[in-house]
Amino acid sequence: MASQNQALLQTIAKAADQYPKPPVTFGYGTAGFRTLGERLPSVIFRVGMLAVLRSQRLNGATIGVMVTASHNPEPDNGVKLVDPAGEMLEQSWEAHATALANCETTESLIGTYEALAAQLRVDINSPASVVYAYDTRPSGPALIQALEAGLGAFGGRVKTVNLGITTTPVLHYVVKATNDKSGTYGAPTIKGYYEKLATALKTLVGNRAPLAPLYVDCANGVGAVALEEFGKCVEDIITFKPLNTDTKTKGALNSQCGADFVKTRQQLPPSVAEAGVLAKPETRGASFDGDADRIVYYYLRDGKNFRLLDGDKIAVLAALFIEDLVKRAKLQAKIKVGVVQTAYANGSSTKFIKERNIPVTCTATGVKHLHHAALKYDVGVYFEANGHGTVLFSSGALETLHKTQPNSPEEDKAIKNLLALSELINQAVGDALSDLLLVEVVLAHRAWGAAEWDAGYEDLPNRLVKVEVPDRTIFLTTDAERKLTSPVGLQKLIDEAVAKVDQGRSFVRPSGTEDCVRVYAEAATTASTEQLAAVVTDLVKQAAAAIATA
Ligand code: G16
Repeated sequence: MASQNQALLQTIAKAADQYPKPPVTFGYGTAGFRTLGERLPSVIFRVGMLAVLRSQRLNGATIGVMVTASHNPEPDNGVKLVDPAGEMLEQSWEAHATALANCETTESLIGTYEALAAQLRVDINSPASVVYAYDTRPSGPALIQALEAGLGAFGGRVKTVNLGITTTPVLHYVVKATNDKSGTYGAPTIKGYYEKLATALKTLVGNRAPLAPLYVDCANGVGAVALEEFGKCVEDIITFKPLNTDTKTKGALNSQCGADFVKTRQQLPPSVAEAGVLAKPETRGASFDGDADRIVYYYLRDGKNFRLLDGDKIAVLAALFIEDLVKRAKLQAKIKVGVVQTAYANGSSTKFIKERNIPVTCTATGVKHLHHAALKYDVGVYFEANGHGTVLFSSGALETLHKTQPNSPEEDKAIKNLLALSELINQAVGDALSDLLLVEVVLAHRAWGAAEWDAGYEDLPNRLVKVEVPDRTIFLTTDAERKLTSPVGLQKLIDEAVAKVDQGRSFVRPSGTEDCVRVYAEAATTASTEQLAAVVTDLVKQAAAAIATA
């Protein structure tokens, strides 16, 4: 056994020599490792090694590896690991990923790996299974080679499946479906996912007329590929009108388009505005982000004024619809719906939900945090304001729905619709495609257009600013990232600025995906919001500069 281990470690060391670590410190952030693609080969090789270890630790369960930097600029890339249930990597393992990524030499890498395996009681010669995919970024193929080198070093011990170019949520789905021993979740393939969604969509739309065509800005990313393929499965129900589908032109990805652009700038992508496709008041559009795990909607009120329907609006739409179905099914006593948001949620949305007696939890930014909080509800609706989210049905809720004997056709229909929703909505992670279908289904059932959906509550004016600072790691937060604990004294100054503004709220946190600090401000008027954002931005810059020069 010992000699077998040594032989394997020698083989891994030889392969690792081809992927030396650059002089950079890597951190596993909000959604894995993210930085310039050219810096990442060594990290990706080592993530391959960790994926094997994780799979071995979990008795050979399939682990996912996604190579993407989602909303980041095109030269960036990234990688994240997906656990067997399709969830983000268990948080305690993020430290192992960071430790491996930062070993300076092959020798220290092998030593750290061996020690980790011993600490976790993993037999490194046991079988493992890894499925992986990547988005359309130019650096993707070289990084996949690095991943394959990391996995390949283990020889026949590791079973691998390369899904090729696909979206992040598809990878999450395939991981979950592969590990589903009951075989009821769906076929563990890209096609299997699309078929599952299409079947659920057909059930939910029933004999209604085909849904209105929808313009979709694909951010010139992998969402364009998915939308085209999926569109063929549902063309008799809904027609997609894809925009920004150029995955080949250098620099096009996420540039002046996509969900992050629309949410941050609070405007249409210029290409969508120029196309003039939203001029008719009843027409709505949506934007995906670079790996199609986020979606925001919009329309032009009176054919002119841009109106954003972001993750908060989607959460409200979904939560109230599901709550209604639960009531119609007469299951309020057994199935409780709850909503999970982050500090970025507009204050008006939180107030609106709470006024309807639906509980709201606030977590730190990052799907991993929201997902775990949502699992505490029977039906947990979680969305970040940026459009990242989904709805989780607990196994208890599903059991109740399956076992309940309806007493009327209305109850029967409500139960069937809830079950179909649990199939339509990605249970592993937020998916732009699945969320799009959820929105379209709810609007069809309500016989609403975008304006009726928008009418529920009015967002408080808000502003998100990216602030570049010499060292973002000096910014530390507490209370679901709503308060700073470092730099010392800065939170007090922010509180004083907020106190001067009617309905003011502001917080500061370091980004976990980009090299910047984010400042969020909201207030009763646009002018006071802008002013609050500017004051807090200045405070952040001053504090960062003072520490840098100290
Ligand atoms: C990732 C995370 C999201 C998070 C976003 C921004 O999104 O999955 O949960 O909201 O980053 O995070 P931060 O403010 O820390 O940079 P994506 O779509 O880029 O994977």
